[in-house]
Amino acid sequence: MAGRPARVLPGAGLRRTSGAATVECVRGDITAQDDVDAVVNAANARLAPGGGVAGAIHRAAGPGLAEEAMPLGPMGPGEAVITGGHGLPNRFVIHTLGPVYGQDRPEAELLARCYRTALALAEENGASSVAFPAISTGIFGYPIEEAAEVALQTVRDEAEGLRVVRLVRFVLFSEGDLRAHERALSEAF
Ligand code: AR6
Repeated sequence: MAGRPARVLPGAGLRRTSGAATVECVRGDITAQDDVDAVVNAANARLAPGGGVAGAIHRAAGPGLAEEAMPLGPMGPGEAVITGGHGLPNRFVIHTLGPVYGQDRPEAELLARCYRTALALAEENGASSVAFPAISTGIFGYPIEEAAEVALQTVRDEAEGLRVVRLVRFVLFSEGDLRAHERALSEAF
C-alpha cells in the first residue's frame, strides 16, 4: 500500500529495493528457501560437510553435493564456487569460505569478498534470486553486528551493477540476528 513503511508482514522481516534489486531479511532456515534459485553455503576450505549451515545444507542436499563440491576445493577465505542443488529445492549452491574472526585478516575485506564473489557467480550462472546465511557469524566467531554491516553495505555497493539477480535474501537463524540485519539494512539502504 502506498506510503506504508517498508515492513512487509509482521514478523516477516524487512525489505528494501535498490535499482532493480530487492534486498530482504527474514528469519528462517537456509535449507527451506524453496523459492530462490541459489542458496549460499558458509563452507569450510575443503568443501566438506561440517556443522552449522554447511551441515544442514549437506544433510538436505544428500551425498551428491559433497561429491561435486569437494573436487573444487580447497578454497581460501573470500573465495566461492558454485554447484548444483542436488536434493535441495534450489538450482544452485554457492559455497563460500568466510574469514575466521581474529585470524584471517583483514576480516571485513575478506567477508565483503565472500558476498561479492557469491553475487558474481549468481550473475554468471543466471540465478535471479539468492539467499545468504550470516557468513562467519557461527563457528568462525564474527560478531553479528559487525558482520551484518559488512554484508548489507557490500550488497548495497553491488546492487547497482546487478543485471540478473533481482532478489537478495538474508536468512537469519535467531531473532537477534534478524534484528541486527534489519538495522544494517535500514542503515545501508
Ligand atoms: N539456516 C540459517 N542459518 C543458520 C543455519 C541454518 N540452517 N544453521 C546455522 N545458521 P556457521 P561460519 C547460522 O557456523 O561461522 C561449519 O562447520 C548460525 O547461527 O554455519 O561461517 C563449516 O564447515 C550463524 O549465525 O558458519 C565451517 O567449518 C550463521 O548461520 C564453519 O562452520 C553461520 O554459522 C563455517 O563457520
